[in-house]
Amino acid sequence: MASTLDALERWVNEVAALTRPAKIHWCDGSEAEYQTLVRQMLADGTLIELNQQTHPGCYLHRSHPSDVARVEHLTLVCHQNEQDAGPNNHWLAPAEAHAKMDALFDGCMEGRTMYVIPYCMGPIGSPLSRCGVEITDSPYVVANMKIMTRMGKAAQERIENEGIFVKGLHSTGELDPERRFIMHFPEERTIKSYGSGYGGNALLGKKCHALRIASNQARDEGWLAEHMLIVGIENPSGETHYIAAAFPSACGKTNLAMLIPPEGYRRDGWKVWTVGDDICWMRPGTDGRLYAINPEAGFFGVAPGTSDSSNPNALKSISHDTIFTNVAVTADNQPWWEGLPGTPVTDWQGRPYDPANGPAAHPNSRFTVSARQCPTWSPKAEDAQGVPISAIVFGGRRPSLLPLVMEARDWTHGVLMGAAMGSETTAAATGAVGVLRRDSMAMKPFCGYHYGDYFAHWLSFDQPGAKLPKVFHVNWFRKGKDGKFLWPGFGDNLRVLEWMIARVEGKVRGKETPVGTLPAPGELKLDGLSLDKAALAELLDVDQAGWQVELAAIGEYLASFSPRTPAALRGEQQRVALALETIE
Ligand code: GTP
Ligand code: SPV
Ligand code: MN
Repeated sequence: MASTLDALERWVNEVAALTRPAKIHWCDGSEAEYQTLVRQMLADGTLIELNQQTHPGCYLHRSHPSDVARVEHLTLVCHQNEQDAGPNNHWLAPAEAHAKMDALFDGCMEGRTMYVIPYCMGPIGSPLSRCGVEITDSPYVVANMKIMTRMGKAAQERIENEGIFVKGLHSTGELDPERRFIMHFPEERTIKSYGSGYGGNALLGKKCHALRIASNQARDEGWLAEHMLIVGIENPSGETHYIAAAFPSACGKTNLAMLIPPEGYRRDGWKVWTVGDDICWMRPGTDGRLYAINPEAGFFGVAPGTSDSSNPNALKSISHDTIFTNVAVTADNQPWWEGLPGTPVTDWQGRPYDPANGPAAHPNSRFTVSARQCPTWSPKAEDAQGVPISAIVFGGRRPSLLPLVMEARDWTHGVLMGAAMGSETTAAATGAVGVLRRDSMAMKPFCGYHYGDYFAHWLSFDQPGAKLPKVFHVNWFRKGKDGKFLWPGFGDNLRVLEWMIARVEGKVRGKETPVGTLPAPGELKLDGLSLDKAALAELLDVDQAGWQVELAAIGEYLASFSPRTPAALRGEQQRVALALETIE
């Protein structure tokens, strides 16, 4: 449609008039274009070549030391009506926000190249996919978007046919934290991001589009845009169940998505398929089940802790053609981070490594890699229809109280479990680390509208004829008195997933408790694991007094979204609280 092309061209011209670049480059998404950008960034120091013998096609980017994570206090969702943003978001009136941002963008690309990146979130041919265009002055952003999305010609064609795209304008600016904002205009399907080159702030297809704007699109159109991994678990008979799991940033999504089955499971023929590690878009199919796609085409994963013992699939994926951001390097110029063997000689800021300066790699250092390089990448990830979801899992870093696993009794209870989620904060966002905060559905930083309305949207999927997934809550991070994790985690998490699948298939009965159904004795397969009885008992304990305090806190938290908290959710919280009072 000519009019669409006009709309895109008109917008590009408008942006060019404001930012005044020396040159405009329309990205075609080709390999040649990527290589040209890499050469240019190597020449100007944006990228540093790593050891090409051990890591062909791998490069290091060192960001500005003040620009290493998402900045939630500078991230705003500018609905026309302040109430629609909810207490879960920062807000500014759209007109004021535009004025503020346009002043920053005024002339900011002078003497530089402006890149126009048409991209598609999801397989190009999928009805569940949505497109966007990011305009940026950062070649690093272009290279990352090439890996993370379906970017270039095919996306532009879809945009021209469809007539709809999310507009994202980005400039690295001066990297001055005083001149840094990430603004969203949900009604206009528009994003403006200035002053940061870091992943979630600058790769606008990811959190800005695929979660903050898309959560608004999803609400209007009857689907869900979630901060979830998608993993396929194939049993020895060759049947695969797909599981979607929401954990907050740096709480284990990439690791669970690429899990390697424990020895005994591998022998028996269990296989794990990676569909997505961060974002999941789900929609009810004609059969009433929820079908999910991963809108991304790559992984922007946490480097520290990634090792041959924790995540060999990730380590294999990033052995070539990978961009590393803020990792350390070894004497022979290999990328390095805490958790890997070997020794760093240069830290993430390019200084000689000195333990007095803290970790060698930044705790939020990342790798950007094409999903196709993952040994367990699922062929179904390219499926236009998406994969049917058998179970939804919520979880976070909870040092106490929350058991290893529990199952919601129905959808409403599941939504309560998701809404009540809490987790200790991590290095993925600037601010204090290790502070417990509520993070409903792992979407606190990403839900682009009022949490009360969002909970109501979740509840609305419970329709006659719907065949909704079972909902679970897990906690890999419960600690014993010695301060150590009680559960081994990583590959052994498959033991918990197997129990969930057995519940989905009706093969085990579980043990009902007021807070949910837990594994009955003997139902969790623990052979080959050295886990003592006391640790297991603690992992599956329901501490009545502790839970009563928790339920009261959940009640208060839900009330903070009043008057938009759905009555059904308040009712559910009261039901569980009452059940806890009458426990024997
Ligand atoms: P984002 O990309 O920020 O959304 O994070 P993510 O949820 O994908 O987190 P990731 O899988 O990269 O995990 C981050 C940290 O959690 C790493 O330090 C891991 O070592 C640790 N981790 C992951 N899974 C487990 C687990 O099962 N047990 C324990 N104890 N730690 C885990
Ligand atoms: C997260 O912080 O949840 C991430 C990394 O996945 S970022 O893309 O920066 O949001
Ligand atoms: Mn994430």
